[in-house]
Amino acid sequence: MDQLSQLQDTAEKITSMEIRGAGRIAKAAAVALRDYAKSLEVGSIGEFSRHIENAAKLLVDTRPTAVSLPNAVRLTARYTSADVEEAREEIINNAEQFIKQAGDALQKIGEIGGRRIRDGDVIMTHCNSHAALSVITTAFGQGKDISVIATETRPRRQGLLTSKHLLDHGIPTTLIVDSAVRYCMKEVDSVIVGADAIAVNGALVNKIGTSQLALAAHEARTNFLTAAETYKFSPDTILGEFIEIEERSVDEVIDKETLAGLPELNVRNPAFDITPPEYIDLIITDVGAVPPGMAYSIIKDHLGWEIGDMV
Ligand code: RI2
Repeated sequence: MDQLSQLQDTAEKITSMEIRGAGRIAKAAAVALRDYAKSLEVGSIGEFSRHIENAAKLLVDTRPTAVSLPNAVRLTARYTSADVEEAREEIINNAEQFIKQAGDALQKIGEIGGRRIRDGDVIMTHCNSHAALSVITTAFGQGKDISVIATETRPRRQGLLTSKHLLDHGIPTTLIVDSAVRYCMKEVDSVIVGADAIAVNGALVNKIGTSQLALAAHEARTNFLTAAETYKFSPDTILGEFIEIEERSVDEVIDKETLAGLPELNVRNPAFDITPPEYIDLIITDVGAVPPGMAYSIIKDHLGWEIGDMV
């Protein structure tokens, strides 16, 4: 496969969700940009720059909601040198650094978040978040006797991936349908979910249905935590931008044959929803457990203004 086909292949896998999860798509994009930059044959820095910009745009346009993706692309694609070989080297180093830091962040989130879990806790989680799973498996690894209620997460049923991951670690796990969340909440000590984006006001954008868990947790006075690497905070929201909510194909919700029998039926498939900051007790990040009101500081101190308007 040539360099461009490889890049397009990664973009296609992110769009189709063969590669999914806010952290994984970010890392896949960094790897794709690194490999593209490595083998790019150009005659001038101008040409190099055009190719990198196009590649960055192709990757960013695959999925609109997870801010981890544009953040990873911006952190990887930037360079200062006007020499092609040096610029290439900068991009390769940026990618390596991002991938390493993303791995370290997951471990750090596990350590920090694991302390919030007590022996005997029942935890509810939604979708399939590696950051949330890092918290849960770290707590279990510390010898805490915990169990997990995993939601199915329609329409793509990522709850099955979560259940498998937890069972592989030996953690007792119960799968429920999404509509059983409120019924089961009275048994739960803490809800832990991942994040596709955190806005400057501390609002959480995550898999559709997350805000229902938050609402039920709020009603039951149950802790609601989200685990989010710093690169999942959105610098653009400081500049007043909204986070776009991805609407995916209705084929994920209803099969074509059934839909053909109901020609007047309107079907929607929003992939994410927004949980307001007042329903979130803590955001577990790689630089500490912070209340939602600290989102501005995380963006300013750990991402910086300059990454907001690069792509
Ligand atoms: P990690 C996923 O999105 C879920 O919404 C999950 O909570 C979030 O990414 C974060 O996942 P999707 O790709 O980065 O399934 O913690 O739509 O693995």
